[in-house]
This record gives sequence, structure tokens and C-alpha cells, in this order.
Amino acid sequence: MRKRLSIVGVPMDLGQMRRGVDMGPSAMRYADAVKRLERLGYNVEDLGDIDIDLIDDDKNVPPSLRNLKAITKAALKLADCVDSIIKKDSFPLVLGGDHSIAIGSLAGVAKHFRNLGVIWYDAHGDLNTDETSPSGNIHGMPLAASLGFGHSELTGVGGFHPKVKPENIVIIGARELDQGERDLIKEQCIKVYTMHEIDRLGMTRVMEETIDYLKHRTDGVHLSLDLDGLDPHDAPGVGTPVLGGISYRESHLAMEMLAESEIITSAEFVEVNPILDEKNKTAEVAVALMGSLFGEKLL
Ligand code: B3U
Ligand code: MN
Ligand code: MN
Repeated sequence: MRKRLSIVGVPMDLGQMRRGVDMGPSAMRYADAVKRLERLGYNVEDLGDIDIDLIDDDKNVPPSLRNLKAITKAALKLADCVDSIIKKDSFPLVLGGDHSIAIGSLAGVAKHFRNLGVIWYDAHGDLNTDETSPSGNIHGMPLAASLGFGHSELTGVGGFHPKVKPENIVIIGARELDQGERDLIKEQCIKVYTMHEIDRLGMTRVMEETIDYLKHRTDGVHLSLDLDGLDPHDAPGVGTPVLGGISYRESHLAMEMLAESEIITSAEFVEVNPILDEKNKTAEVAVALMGSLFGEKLL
């Protein structure tokens, strides 16, 4: 029987200040995400996009949690959608949108696993809370919120927390962390492969260790892939590019190793911003990586 895969787009840019990332789902569809995955033998359904309500909450919400109401509302909708995808035995593939959407993805996924693992492929830790964030941008908070840290409206999406335990997380590609994030990583003993470890060990070993680590302690793994984890040369269309990132080739290798390992049970590709992109390059990179994640091989 063919494996089922359900795509849902979250056209939201409210978790950060640069407009355009709400067009990420369209850009990845335009880059032929559906066809590419169908070619691999998947039964792909595209559920379209979640409706994003623009709620003007500036008056009621502090600047440390910009657009809290609208982001929470979108997270609740996405959580329900992801939940129903898993209930019908399909694989949820979420297209972002800024990274704050991960709060909803993880809320929907976490109900179905007792020991969910998370791979956070990102230049950033996204481990800020409203108390530690230097920007007030919620796209810098989703991993903290999923661990149960931060504002109760974010941590409480889905009615339970935490969505993931600190020992079940692996961050890959980090090269820009705020002090509060560093403190949380140390305090919670979160496993992080910074660019230093990727350079030193090589991506092969990083992924072998990651897979081995998560395989033995989790019953499902969500891949949260922020395109800014890649080097801006390879993925220029992102809102907060950071030099010295993971290469296109290393990223393909990482996805191919994840495909072989068969540990990934849900995934999201976020922060593609077509306005900042070079001829849809970043969306094409995202779709090429999806191909590898779902088993594409040259021979
Ligand atoms: N850590 C900073 C910057 C940032 C986080 N995520 C992205 N940028 N993409 C913050 O605003 O929390
Ligand atoms: Mn991120
Ligand atoms: Mn990032």
C-alpha cells in the first residue's frame, strides 16, 4: 500500500517583523512539492492553507509578545489539523510560515506520542520566552513554549504541556543564541550540535549520533526545519540569515540519513520568504530537501 502524506500550509508572518514569509507555502507549492513527493510513490493530499485571522492585539499584549492572540489562534487551528491528519494515519507535512507555527504543529503531534523527539534544524535555538527575548518576536520562542517555558497562552496550546521533554530534543546548526537561550540549554541539558560540532565531526557523524540518540528514547520524531539553518548562500530567502551555516550538500545528506533511519513521523519546513529570495531558490531548496527526506535517491 502507498504511504499517505498530507500537506498543510500556514501562511503566517506574524511571529517576526519582515513581511513575506506568509507566502512561503505558495512558493514551495510553486516549486512542485506535491509532484516531487508523488513521484516517490506517496499518496499526497494537499489540504490547502490554514486561515490566519489578523487580530489587532497591540493594545492588550505587551511588545514582548507581538501578535500573541493571532499566533495562538493559528496554532490552535494547526494543532487540530495536524491531529486529524495523524488520526487518519497520514504523515503531516507542514509548510510555513514563520517558525512560531511550530507551536501548533507540536501541539497536534505530541498528543499521539508518549515520548516525542524533536530535531530542530536552525541557526537559532528558538528558546526565548517573553522574559528573555531581545525582539518580542514569537518565532524566537516556539521551542521554549513547547518545553513549557514562556507565556501560558503559548505553552497551553492544545491544553497540555510540555509537548516535548528536553532530553528528547536535538538542535542542529545553531550559530546565534541569546543569553537566555544559552542558560536554558545548560539548565535543561538540551543536546545541541552547533556549527562548531558540525565542522569538527562532519555531518555524517552528527546525524549518526542524532539518530542513535533519538531512536532509543523516543517513539516518534518531529523534524522542524528552519531554512535559515542553511547557509544564506544556499538559502537566501529567509528573514534572519546568519553566515557560516549548513551547506546544501550537508543538508541533503542529513535528510537522506533521516530517510534511511525511518525515525521521522512528522515534519515542517519554515521561514521561506519569497520576497527576500533569489528566483524562488530557497523554496526550491526546501522542496529538494523534502525529496531527500522522503526517500529520493539518484540510483
Ligand atoms: N533569537 C532572536 C533572533 C531569532 C530567532 N529566530 C530567528 N531569529 N529566526 C530572537 O528574536 O529571539
Ligand atoms: Mn527558527
Ligand atoms: Mn532560525
